[in-house]
Amino acid sequence: MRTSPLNIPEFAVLGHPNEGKSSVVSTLAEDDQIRVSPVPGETTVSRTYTVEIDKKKIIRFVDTPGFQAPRQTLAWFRAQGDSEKILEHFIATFHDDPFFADECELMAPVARGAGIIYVVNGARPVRDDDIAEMEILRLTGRPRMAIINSKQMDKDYTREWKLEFRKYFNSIRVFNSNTADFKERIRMLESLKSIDQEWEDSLSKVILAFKGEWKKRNRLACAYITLALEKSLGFSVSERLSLTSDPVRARERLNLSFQKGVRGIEQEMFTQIKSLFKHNLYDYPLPDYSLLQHDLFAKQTWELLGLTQKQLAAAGAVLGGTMGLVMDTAAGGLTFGVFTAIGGLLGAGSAIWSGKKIAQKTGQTLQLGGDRLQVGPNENLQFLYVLMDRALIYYAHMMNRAHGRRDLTSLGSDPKAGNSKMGISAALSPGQRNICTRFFKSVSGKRIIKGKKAIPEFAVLVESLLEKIANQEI
Ligand SMILES: Nc1nc2c(ncn2[C@@H]2O[C@H](COP(=O)(O)OP(=O)(O)OP(=O)(O)O)[C@@H](O)[C@H]2O)c(=O)[nH]1
Ligand SMILES: [Mg+2]
Repeated sequence: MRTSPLNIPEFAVLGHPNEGKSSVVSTLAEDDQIRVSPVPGETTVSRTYTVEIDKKKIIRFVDTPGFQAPRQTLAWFRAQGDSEKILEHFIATFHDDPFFADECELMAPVARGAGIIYVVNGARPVRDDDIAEMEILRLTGRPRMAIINSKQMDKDYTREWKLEFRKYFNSIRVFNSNTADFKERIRMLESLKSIDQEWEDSLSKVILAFKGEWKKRNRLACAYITLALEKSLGFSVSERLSLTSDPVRARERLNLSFQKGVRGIEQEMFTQIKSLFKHNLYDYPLPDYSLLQHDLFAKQTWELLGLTQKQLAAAGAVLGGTMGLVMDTAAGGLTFGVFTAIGGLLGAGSAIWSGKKIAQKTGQTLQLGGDRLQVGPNENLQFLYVLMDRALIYYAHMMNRAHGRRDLTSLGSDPKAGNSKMGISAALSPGQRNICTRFFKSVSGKRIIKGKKAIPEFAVLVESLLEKIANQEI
């Protein structure tokens, strides 16, 4: 078997200019830094992208420039007759000839043993140049597969391409570089196995490694989500009071900083998930209908999640920025009189606690030396479901997003993009809801559950939901 210098399977992605070769490599190698452009001729030199899993190199894909002179190249190939070293011979003959510069560049990886993945845009008809390219590839005698990467959905010449491909290739697949998800990539690798029996074993290992990596990512995503929820639900901010403090202002400040804090925790978790799925370069806009387009504390976010009127009313204090304050009179309530005299200003749900009670409630150590106002932890269970739904929707976007996709327009009505208007949590069973409630009570400081069983129990639930999303079962 001929493999790359690292003794791992290697495939060169070849084709006409601008058909989507770099996009295909980008998606297969999960590398969003590869240059993709609407202008033909973007790729001028062959470049190898190695996929590493657990720091081990497992497969390589080579991005190449498009054919520039297929008919002249074919004429030369035909004139040689059958020759095992035809590629080496071609490169040796034309390496200094600018006319065949791109042909030499794209053939080099194949000459050193790479298998061929030939890419065409299935949204256009087959032309003579394509037939010449396919014939050249046939004459190389190398294992080869053809893929149809349709750049527009409204035009479809797939049938025509397939008819031609059958004459020249060992395997054919429709593979869309802009929409292919993890499962599609696995199916692609399975097909590659069939183009040369000698690759079966090494590609089976690659597939196993990919599947293992996927499981690992799901586990990590679950850990990031659970931890972020735990932090957000236990989050609170407080402010020391003086006799001159303005309670209205203090409440506004605290609410803003509470919201900022929770948004920050959510954003950090989003960033972790994004880089887990190797989306480094772009800040992809999310679809208009996505919950994530709206601020976490916007009423619309909560409405879109399908909260009932009653639940919305209960959540009103959180959304309206009038979430109850807790007043801590640890230092003897010096400011207490001022605040009660103003009366009502603390808002619904406010409470006055002795320092001891707050400490029990939040599990936090109190700073002594003055009265304090505190906002949070949020006592509304719906808050958990809103945070959880947003996390799951974000995960669905990131895990489904193909790395070859470069348009910055929204994902439209992509059915795989986690576009459900109702949050996933709305469909939880009563048993699953119980797990959520126990988790909520445990992390928001409402009840200390022995052994903290509630957190791992919740993590298991999140992981099962992530798996369902990945398998498109929800
Ligand atoms: N809508 C859509 N556009 C695609 C798809 N694949 C590629 N494109 C677009 O087509 C253009 C060319 O894609 P590239 O991947 O750069 O094509 P290439 O074959 O590498 O081109 P050269 O390097 O110039 O030979 C870019 O604007 C891509 O975003 C696809 O599956 N769907
Ligand atoms: Mg390119």
